[in-house]
Amino acid sequence: MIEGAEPFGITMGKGSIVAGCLAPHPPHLVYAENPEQNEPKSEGGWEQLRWGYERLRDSIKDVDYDVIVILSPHWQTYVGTHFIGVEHCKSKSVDPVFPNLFRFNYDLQIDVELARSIHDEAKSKGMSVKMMENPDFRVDYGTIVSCHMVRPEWDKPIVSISSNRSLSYYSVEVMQEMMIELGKSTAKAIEKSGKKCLLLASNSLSHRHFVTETNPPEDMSKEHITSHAMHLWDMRMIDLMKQGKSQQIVNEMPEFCEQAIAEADGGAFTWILSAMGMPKQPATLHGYGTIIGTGNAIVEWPCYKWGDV
Ligand code: 2X7
Ligand code: FE2
Repeated sequence: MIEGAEPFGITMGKGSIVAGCLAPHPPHLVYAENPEQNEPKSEGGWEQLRWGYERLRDSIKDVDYDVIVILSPHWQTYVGTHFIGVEHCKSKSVDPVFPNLFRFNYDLQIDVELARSIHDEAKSKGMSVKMMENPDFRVDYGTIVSCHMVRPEWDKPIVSISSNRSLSYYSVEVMQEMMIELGKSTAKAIEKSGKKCLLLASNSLSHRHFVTETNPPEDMSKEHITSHAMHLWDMRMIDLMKQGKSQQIVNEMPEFCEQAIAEADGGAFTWILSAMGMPKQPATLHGYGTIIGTGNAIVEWPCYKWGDV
């Protein structure tokens, strides 16, 4: 055996989170990009956000990573946190609210080994977890949109984590407690795995949206935030991220979720901050924009620059 190499079957350790990103998933973004996988075609739109994703992709283009780990609020599992446990997923994902914008033919690989390790780690901490092993399972559009916008090549396996929606059944405090634990378990499993991981929290910020759609949907003369109050909340959260005030974000999460109807209610935002160890380093804002009135920020925490996380 080569000196320093590990025998097969032994976990290597010292895996890491190379970066964490807030990666919003309105299906409008994929619709506006016109990738061949999506059936509906557009005349563009939401450029500020799509340019933001361009900047994010450019920022991480030389960062080496093995797998994308993503938590999406649109895979809703009310009994525990679930992980896709099927290696190859191929089907059509349709947004139930915007089927006119998103009917996407996906073909993706799951890192089941890492998914199971996070599952096992969380289980050992008393969390309710489950591996989803139905081969006909359809991957939710939140997962697909965020992954596509971050890595349109689809050449990396993903770990797909559900949203337990514990805020709806219990309270924002329970949601946060669970997501902080899931974040720690995620970080621990990643470290043991020896893999380099890119983490994505797939969510919008303020989430109050219009109830009617313009014609065409990509008519940007009609796009704006639903209210000044939503704008103020979005700017406050962005400011806290840019200042590295992760713990304050978690502290203000209850008011943010309630007053901005924030999509952080699904837990992804708290989960990613916890997995990164509540970073005090400033995050990089790559873009902000509204989609059908909701507020969306593309943000990167470049952990690879910080040494050990
Ligand atoms: O899922 C979404 C979203 N979060 C925001 C805006 C529009 C559609 O879908
Ligand atoms: Fe959403």
